[in-house]
Amino acid sequence: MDAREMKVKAAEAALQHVEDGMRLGIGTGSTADEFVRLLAEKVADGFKVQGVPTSERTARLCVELGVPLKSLDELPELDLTVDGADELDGSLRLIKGGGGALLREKIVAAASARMIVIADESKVVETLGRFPLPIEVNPFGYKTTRIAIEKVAERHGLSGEIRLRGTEDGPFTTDGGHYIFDASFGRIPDAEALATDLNFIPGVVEHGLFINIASFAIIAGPAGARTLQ
Ligand code: ABF
Repeated sequence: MDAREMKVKAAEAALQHVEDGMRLGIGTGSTADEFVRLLAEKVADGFKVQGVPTSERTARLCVELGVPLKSLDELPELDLTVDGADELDGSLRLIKGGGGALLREKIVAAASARMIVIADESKVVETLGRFPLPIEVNPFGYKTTRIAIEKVAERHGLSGEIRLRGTEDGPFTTDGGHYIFDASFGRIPDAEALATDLNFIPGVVEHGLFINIASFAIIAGPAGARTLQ
């Protein structure tokens, strides 16, 4: 089974949890895209859902494939969100934001009664931190915010490059108009404490640590899909 087939397997398993009439948060990324494609087939067969996309990119795919969309303000409470992740551990702590949509992903997931993570085995780690932690910041004073992030990291015994995401043409900007720092801290022994301290920094809009948000994860590997609870 190649990487794409594993993503499809995880997406298929998640689709089993979607019921007719649900208000659905729809994630971002290549795994979530597979979910959207499968969902669109069900919608074409008469299945009714109302989707709230977690990014402009996902919104475009949904429109293209005919998945009905609403804004989160039209549907402020959702039944279920299905989304990918960059990394997850055995306690369902996640790192998200590699795709740059972490703020909307977290707001939408937190607005949902349940969140299912879909991923392949390569995303499962013993301790979070192999994937650089995305930290979304306001462009105003972003260098000051970066210093504050470094100080928090130091207090947690973390070091490593904190890189502003972008190209030579300029910084990457999120759907909300913010910048992202990718922090290569390595192993994060206390993700909860780090999440709390990052939340206190003025200028940090959101970070990619998703803790106590996922209900369960569907992990696809060569032998099929398993559930991580
Ligand atoms: C979103 O997409 C993100 O939070 C995460 O960054 C990324 C995972 O992408 P993929 O499914 O392409 O690996 O869920």
